[in-house]
Parts: sequence; structure tokens; C-alpha cells
Amino acid sequence: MTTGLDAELIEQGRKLFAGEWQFIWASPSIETLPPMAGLEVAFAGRSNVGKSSLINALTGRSTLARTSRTPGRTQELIFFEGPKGADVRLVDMPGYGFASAPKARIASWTSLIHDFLLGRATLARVYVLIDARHGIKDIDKTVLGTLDRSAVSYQVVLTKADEVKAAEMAERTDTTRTQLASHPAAFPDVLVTSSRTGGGIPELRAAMARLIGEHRR
Ligand SMILES: Nc1nc2c(ncn2[C@@H]2O[C@H](COP(=O)(O)OP(=O)(O)OP(=O)(O)O)[C@@H](O)[C@H]2O)c(=O)[nH]1
Ligand SMILES: [Mg+2]
Repeated sequence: MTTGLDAELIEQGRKLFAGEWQFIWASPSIETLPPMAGLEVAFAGRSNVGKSSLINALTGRSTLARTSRTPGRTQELIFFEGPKGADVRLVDMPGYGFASAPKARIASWTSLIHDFLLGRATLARVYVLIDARHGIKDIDKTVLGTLDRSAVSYQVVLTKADEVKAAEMAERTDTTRTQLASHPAAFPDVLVTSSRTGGGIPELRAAMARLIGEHRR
């Protein structure tokens, strides 16, 4: 899990997220996005997969992003800004695959998600969250397809690892890696996290610290 992420990067990641993170903007449509600035990292995934919870775990603020047991909690693109000087934003996205919402709303969320992923020049990385209990579903494949067509680097994060036994987790990680082999734009490796236990959070912070370092060069 720590492949390529050495102690120094883990420390840089810790520092990045030890700073103050705050809400800056919510956008219900592609026309109302904040002016582009700095570097943006977005969290995409099926409704209820744990996107907002992961942002809270990363920033160490349990109520920064709104979470809920019922799907469909995040209904806009929500932007959070990092500490001054870091010039980085996190974007909490509405979930997809929430079948019981009205059709028109599903359509508008779906186009918002795909338009944002395809057309945002400041978007430097997308983490596609996949529930570790279920693995990649067909609906996830459409989003991976969009990302393949965009210029954004993306990586899969398996969430809710605390709900899965170690042996099954190893198998799910392997299967997911194999599925990603047909997506050349994806990171070949997957991250494994639990917002509940904090597992994998230092590694994800480190991955973002590395991304910022790469963009500064
Ligand atoms: N066991 C466990 N539950 C989690 C974890 N992360 C999130 N959850 C739970 O999953 C549910 C959904 O979490 P959210 O963070 O709101 O999910 P989301 O992807 O933002 O959902 P939408 O905004 O509706 O798309 C909540 O009940 C969380 O407590 C985790 O790591 N482990
Ligand atoms: Mg959410």
C-alpha cells in the first residue's frame, strides 16, 4: 500500500492536512463553478460510497463535508480550500447510481459529474471511490470511461475496508487492479482506506503531497 510513498512524503502529507481546511464554494451546475485557481483534487464515486466521509478523514474535521447514512446527501460540487500557500482544493462530488432519485435530478447530476471531469483545466487528480465490499460496478465503468477521455490522472480508492475481512480485501484489491489494466489512464495501483479506522489515510495524504510537489516543479 505504501509503494513509492516514503516516510518523507507521508510527513509532507501529514503537514498538508494538519493545516486549516475550509468550505469555499458549492455549485449546483457547471455554469456556477468557482473561478479556476490552484490545483483541484476531486472525489467521485457511487452514492454512499464514502466520498464526504473520506474528505472529513483526510482533513481531520468530522463535520467539514456533510455525510449521511442515506444516499444522495451531496447534491452539488462542494469545494474546500487548503492551507494558505498550498494552493489546493478538494472537490466533494455528488454520487452517481442513486436510482431512487427523480429521473430529472439523476440526469442533471450525471451531466454535472461528467462535464466537470471532462472540462476542468485545474483538475489535477480524481480519486474514484469504490466500495471495497462490492468492487467495480457497471455504473463505475462509465465514469472510468469518461476519465479515460479526459486529460486527468485518476486513481481508484477502495473504501470501507473496515467492513471487509483481510483475505477478501486482498482478493478484491487484486481483481480491481486487473480490471484497471484495461484503463491505461488509471494509476495501476489502488489505495485502500477506511474513514472509520483511519486506515490508508496517511498514504492518501502522501499521494496528494506528491501530486502538489509534481505540479510545483
Ligand atoms: N464502515 C464504514 N462506513 C463508512 C466509511 N466511510 C463512510 N461510511 C458510511 O457510509 C455512509 C455514506 O457516507 P458518505 O460519506 O455520506 O458517502 P458519500 O459518498 O459522500 O454519499 P453521497 O454524498 O450521497 O454521494 C455513511 O453512513 C458513513 O458513515 C468507512 O470507511 N467505513
Ligand atoms: Mg457526499
